Amino acid sequence: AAEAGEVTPAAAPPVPPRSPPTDLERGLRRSPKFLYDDRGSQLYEQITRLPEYYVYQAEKELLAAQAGAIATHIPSGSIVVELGCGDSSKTAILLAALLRRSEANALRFVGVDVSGEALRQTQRSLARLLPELPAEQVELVEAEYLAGIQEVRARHPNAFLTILWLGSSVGNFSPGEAADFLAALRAAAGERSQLLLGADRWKSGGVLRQAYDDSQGVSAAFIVNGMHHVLRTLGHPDAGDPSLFQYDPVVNAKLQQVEMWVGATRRVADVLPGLHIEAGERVLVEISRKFTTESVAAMAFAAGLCQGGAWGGPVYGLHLLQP
Ligand code: AVI
Repeated sequence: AAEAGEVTPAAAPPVPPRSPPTDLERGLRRSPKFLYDDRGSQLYEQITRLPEYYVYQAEKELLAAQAGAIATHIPSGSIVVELGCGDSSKTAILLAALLRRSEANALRFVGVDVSGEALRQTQRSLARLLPELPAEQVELVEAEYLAGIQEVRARHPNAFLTILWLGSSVGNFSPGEAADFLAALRAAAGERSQLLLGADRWKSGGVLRQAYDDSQGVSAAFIVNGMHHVLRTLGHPDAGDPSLFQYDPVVNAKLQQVEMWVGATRRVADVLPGLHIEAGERVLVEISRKFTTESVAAMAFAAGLCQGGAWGGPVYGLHLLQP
């Protein structure tokens, strides 16, 4: 019998059996940033403000409720490193808890992001939200995550690093990619480090569907924009045609993930030489895996990490993973 979590819209085709990813999907997964061009970044920011997209607010509330408890696991003198400059108001909640506990001059924050503009924005808003943190103790590293952590380690060879990876972005990685990435992060950061990971929880019912198929169509626009970004980058003549792709998300209870598919309304010829998307063909653009405490522990174990603390409830979790 179908669980309540297996929510498929009445009009959508049944969930297809999982086939091996197409060349196009493999290509997309090799460049996960394709969703975040300027328009994609704007749309994602809009998503975080949607009433249906509970993920953002749930993490922020959890951080606010548990910052004091989490702070007790962060050694004094630890450098707090954030992967991806999300919203600095979340970061500021944790930094404020650390500042309540120790001298301002004992705290250092490093933001790592591929976007220099996002970094500078984080720096400005942290200065506003947390004026007691001296500006010279905020560092910016413009780099991919792993290169960024290597750079932080090179700058601070002996420091204890507490790395924040929030927003449940780990859910956008396949299980294998997540384990490889966490293991590589562990290797780059070294033994004197730990990771505070945000992980959205699997939940049944319509909550996930609404979060990824909102009534204003922002999620749809975000995913379809990713496809057009790819076509534009490839110089494809169909790039930008608004009727080309139809968003068709699926909540997959078996794999505990939301799958963001698009269906082609007509043939898209030569996406790459000899690679076509046929009319009616569906392409898996993004996955958002959802977790349980056990599945996070298993993912950590696969990466050679163990769980030193976990906070949260049925909606969202924060996990402290240690070498
Ligand atoms: C960034 N990431 C955690 C988002 C998510 O919830 O998987 C990306 C997203 N895709 C569609 N909506 C939001």
